[in-house]
Amino acid sequence: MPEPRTTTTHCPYCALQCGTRLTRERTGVVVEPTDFPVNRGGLCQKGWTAPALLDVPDRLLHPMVRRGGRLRAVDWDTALRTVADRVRELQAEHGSDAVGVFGGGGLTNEKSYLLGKFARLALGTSRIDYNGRFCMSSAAAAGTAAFGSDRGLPFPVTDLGRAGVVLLAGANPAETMPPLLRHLTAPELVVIDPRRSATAQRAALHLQPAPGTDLALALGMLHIAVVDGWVDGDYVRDRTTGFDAARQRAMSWWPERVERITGVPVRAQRAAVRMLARADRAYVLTGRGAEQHAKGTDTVAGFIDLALALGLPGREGSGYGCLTGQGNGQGGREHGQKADQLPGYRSITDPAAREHVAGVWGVPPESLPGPGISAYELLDAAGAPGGVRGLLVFGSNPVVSAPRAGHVAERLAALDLLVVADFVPSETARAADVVLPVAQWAEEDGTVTNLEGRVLRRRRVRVPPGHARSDLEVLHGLARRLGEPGHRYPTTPREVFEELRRASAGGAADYAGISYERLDAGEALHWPCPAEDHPGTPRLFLDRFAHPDGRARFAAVEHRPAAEQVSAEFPLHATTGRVLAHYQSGAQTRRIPELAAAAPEAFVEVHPDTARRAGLADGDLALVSSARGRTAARVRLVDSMRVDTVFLPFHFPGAGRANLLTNPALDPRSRMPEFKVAAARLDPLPADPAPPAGDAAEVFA
Ligand SMILES: Nc1nc2c(c(=O)[nH]1)N[C@H]1C(S)=C(S)[C@@H](COP(=O)(O)OP(=O)(O)OC[C@H]3O[C@@H](n4cnc5c(=O)[nH]c(N)nc54)[C@H](O)[C@@H]3O)O[C@H]1N2
Ligand SMILES: Nc1nc2c(c(=O)[nH]1)N[C@H]1C(S)=C(S)[C@@H](COP(=O)(O)OP(=O)(O)OC[C@H]3O[C@@H](n4cnc5c(=O)[nH]c(N)nc54)[C@H](O)[C@@H]3O)O[C@H]1N2
Ligand code: SF4
Ligand SMILES: [Mo]
Repeated sequence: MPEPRTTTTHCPYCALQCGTRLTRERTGVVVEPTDFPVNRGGLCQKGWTAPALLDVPDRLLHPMVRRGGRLRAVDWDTALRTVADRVRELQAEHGSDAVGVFGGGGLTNEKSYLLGKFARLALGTSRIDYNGRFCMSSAAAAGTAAFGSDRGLPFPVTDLGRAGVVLLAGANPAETMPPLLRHLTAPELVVIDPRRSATAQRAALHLQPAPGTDLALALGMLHIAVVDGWVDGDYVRDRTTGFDAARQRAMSWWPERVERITGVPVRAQRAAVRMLARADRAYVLTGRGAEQHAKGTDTVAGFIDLALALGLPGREGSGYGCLTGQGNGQGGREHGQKADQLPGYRSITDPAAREHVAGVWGVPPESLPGPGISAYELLDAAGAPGGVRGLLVFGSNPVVSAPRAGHVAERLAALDLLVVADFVPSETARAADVVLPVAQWAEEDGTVTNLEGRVLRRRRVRVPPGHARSDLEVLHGLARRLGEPGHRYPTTPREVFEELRRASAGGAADYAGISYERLDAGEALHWPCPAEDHPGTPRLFLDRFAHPDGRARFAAVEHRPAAEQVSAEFPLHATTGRVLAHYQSGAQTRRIPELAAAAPEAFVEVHPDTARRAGLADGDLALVSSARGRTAARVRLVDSMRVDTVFLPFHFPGAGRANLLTNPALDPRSRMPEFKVAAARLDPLPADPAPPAGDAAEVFA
């Protein structure tokens, strides 16, 4: 079927999945926003410039295999045979788990599903995980424990606009999801962020804690809710369990103690609780700022406890939610690319789940591997004894985005086989032994699930350039060369989706009733949607939570300090995050001239006094160091910064990688690394800097 000249689809980047219309003109593809509910005719700068991504000058056009140290163009058969032969050799020598897969939350539902199936069946490996582990895994773990099910927002985005107050803990949607602000004009905002972010500047109340202290703040707010009489006793009695234990923990977090630890004045703590409690309708939302910590799961649980005490979750017009991040951050966490997961948000250790999914796949349940290891653990052990010897990466750029990135780059370099499927030569692709060029968003069909659990259609408007193929075709080709029957790996998204529906049936994320026909007819379908005549579930938990007894669970959590404390050598907290113009590792947006011009290089936000003490002025190049490595960044003086904190965006490559500094200490439950706080120091960059040492070594010049 020829591609239509114009089509409606969604932005390639973040989880808001703004609605767009694409038209193929002689000069290229043109984008316009549609009146889709989440964006209502708006787009951010990344969305407006997305068509430029289709034709970046260094777009990957043919497969490449490294020979004699250089990547050389080859035909598809050679590339796929090379991968299959080396995979077989490695597995024959070291066992099935010697080869792993690293996926991404930007992959469509169909790709995520087929990638998980490919890993378990074609490779027979347990070693699969994905970058979503670095994203919303703490919120997922806490949400599942509290509510029995994890859907980022258990309500449509459009509900937010009717609230009186919205609390944003560690989220900066003014830069990370700008059109979301269209829904936040009426509510008063309470923002918790160590920086006076673009979002905090719009807030009625900004609480500015030290990085890594949100859990103390959440406990302190619960304390105030209890002591000042704001707890919704009827709701707590009728809809929850575990309040007494949570209350007891919170009792030792009196406001003055919380002020000492967080730096947030007692008055402000109290004002925040009062605003939330007095509002008719209110939401508590968390973002990566609160979640990306070695105690991220407990921190989110602390905010959920506060929301439960105030009676918000599962109530029309109120609730708790996590602002999921990547384009398919929601769907990508449901279909089996996670180490411990099978499709339908099922557990790979649950015998009934194994039997159901094995039945759909036509294999015996015992043939499915068990749970694997988490994203950082997979990367950390790569090329080392007990770790994978070969790794296939689909949809991530860990050389830039993984914590302790210098070390991760060294581990990847130690592999016997690194295969990267991408459409641009990302920093990780450039380090690969085999590079497989793939199609991108506007060149293929599929579905994604946005931050509110709504399943959306991505549609193509043009054919992929050169020899690029879809990820589904790549998986099919590899599986066949590994001896699998081809029909197990369909190459059309619709066929994969039909199988995904059956595999998800009866699971928490049930897509059984969702079809391309219903989506194409414009139906707004939020999972669970168990049957073709089921309208989908825009609002979860209104009658009951997903635990067997229908009740939400309080978690009795306790504050603990960051994994790494500041010291005389590293006296500052370094935190990391995003800017408007760039997306993630920057592999995509750094290639778009308008975005590269808006944010051309690595920088560090510093309070003027802190800079002066380090002998630095605005615009100077600083050397930021931590126990793991050193990074070079241009100083930006920001009066509203805390004097004890610096902020670096993580979008930049090479010696400007913020992740050369970050701490891979992992949350015990979610295995989330501590991206949002590390002990660091600031110095002027020597005029002729010695090459960064150890972890920070630039392995890929
Ligand atoms: N422009 C842009 N938009 C994006 C993305 C992008 O890369 N660029 N990525 C998408 C993805 S995958 C994601 S996950 C989302 C992320 O969306 P957000 O969560 O909004 O993004 P971040 O900038 O990582 O973090 C938010 C804020 O947390 C603050 N913060 C840092 N440390 C702490 C702390 O200890 N406590 C608290 N309370 N706050 C802290 C930072 O100062 C920052 O302003 O954005 C999505 N949208
Ligand atoms: N310091 C610090 N580090 C962080 C974070 C932070 O806040 N601070 N945030 C973390 C978070 S929340 C996230 S989500 C991660 C994200 O970090 P990454 O996983 O590196 O995300 P991207 O940069 O989006 O990388 C996606 C890569 O896949 C390619 N790609 C896109 N779509 C497809 C596709 O359909 N198929 C294939 N084969 N390739 C595709 C892109 O071109 C790009 O090279 O970073 C994490 N790292
Ligand atoms: S907010 Fe997200 S989905 Fe919307 S245009 Fe920007 S990057 Fe795209
Ligand atoms: Mo993310």
